[in-house]
Amino acid sequence: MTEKTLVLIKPDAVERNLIGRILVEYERNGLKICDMKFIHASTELAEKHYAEHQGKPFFNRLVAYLTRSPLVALVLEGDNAISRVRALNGTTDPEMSPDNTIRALYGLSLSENTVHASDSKESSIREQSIWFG
Ligand code: FUP
Repeated sequence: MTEKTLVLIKPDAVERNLIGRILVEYERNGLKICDMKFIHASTELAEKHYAEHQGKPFFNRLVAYLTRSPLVALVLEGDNAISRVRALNGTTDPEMSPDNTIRALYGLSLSENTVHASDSKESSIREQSIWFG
């Protein structure tokens, strides 16, 4: 089943010149880039994106991190793209992430974990509309 999923290459990755290396991981796994933009997210955009975490102790730090420097937002398309991209990214905490996942390779910490990907069809639709209108 062909799906689309929303990915963010987050500020810690852009700051460390990792955009190319991360895109290679998706492309060589057969995922197609259908949309992409370089953007310095506003607080409003970051809060909308992480609305499900509003009120949690790490929320303000999360928003400050996502807005501190530019990121890359992209839409990837492919067979079962939502679960495949989540698997390529790895677990939320890079230290627990399986070998060769993007977060294991490049993630710095639980809060600066390099990439985001939608976790369901519903969030994919919601997040595509947040970042690409
Ligand atoms: P994920 O779907 O893997 O991006 O993870 P979550 O939606 O659970 O969390 C969103 C972001 O919040 C993560 F990328 C990292 C951050 N986070 C923290 O900083 N501390 C926590 O305890 C949990 C998540």
